[in-house]
Amino acid sequence: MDDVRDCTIEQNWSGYSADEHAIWRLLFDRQQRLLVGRACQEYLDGLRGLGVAAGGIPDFRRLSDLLDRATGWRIAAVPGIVPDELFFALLARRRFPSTCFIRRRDQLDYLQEPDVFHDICGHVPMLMNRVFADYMQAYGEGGLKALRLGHLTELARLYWYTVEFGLIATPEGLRIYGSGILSSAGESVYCLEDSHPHRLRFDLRRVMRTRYHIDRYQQTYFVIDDFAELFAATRPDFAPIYREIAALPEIAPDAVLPGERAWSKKEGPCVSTARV
Ligand code: HBI
Ligand code: FE
Repeated sequence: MDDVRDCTIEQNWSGYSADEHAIWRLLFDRQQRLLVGRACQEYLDGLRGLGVAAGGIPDFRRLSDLLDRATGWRIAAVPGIVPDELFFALLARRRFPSTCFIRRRDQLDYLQEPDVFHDICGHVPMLMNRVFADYMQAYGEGGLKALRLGHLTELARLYWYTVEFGLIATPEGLRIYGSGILSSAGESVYCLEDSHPHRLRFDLRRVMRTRYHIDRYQQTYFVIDDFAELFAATRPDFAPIYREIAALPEIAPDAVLPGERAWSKKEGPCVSTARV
């Protein structure tokens, strides 16, 4: 894929202003306070291993060298959303596309497109975990295939409900591994503690049929038991699965199907020892 090079840019780390670094610090400090006891251990280990900290926006070259040594991934600086095919081609080659710009002060709580805080603080620490790193590469390969088969919608839902908004059950309670949550102050608390969203057991076909919102907190989160389970779910050839679910109706973002047990706060607080 020759055009991969055409869509990557230089981060130009020395070009960030003092105010841009200060916005990073603000966002980072706030998330650190919220994520203790909420983020999964794999994420916290990744953050520490990379030395991603409150100091300021990190230099991608330094992060890439640490990441490369741990799992063979590197960061590719990109100007914004890149076309699907390039996005998947990068992931399939263990290159994580990261935007360089940081949100403005009036966007601290919400912006619809990814910025450097979401990409670096939300996604990159998870790539320090070997199993998750392999899952992301498999997702990139699956994405290229889904494009050819015309089933990107279904595969994008898998990304959304795992990489961006996934929860994991641990002996201590539910924890966050989805980057869209990890980089959001409001949703970090909402996803675990609010009584409105459904927290359902991860099921590949169910996830691929479920629509999602891009402009509000999720109404449903899917819970995995461990990352090996997630990776195993992406091992089979998706072609027959796409055919199978094409015959079934889509599922609304807030629906609970007959027989599905939604985990509810009445059964105990998410952040203690509850299992899904
Ligand atoms: N580009 N930079 C960037 N970041 C993304 O998360 C991204 C993208 N292009 C396409 C894309 N995501 C989605 O189409 C896939 O996740 C399905
Ligand atoms: Fe993202």
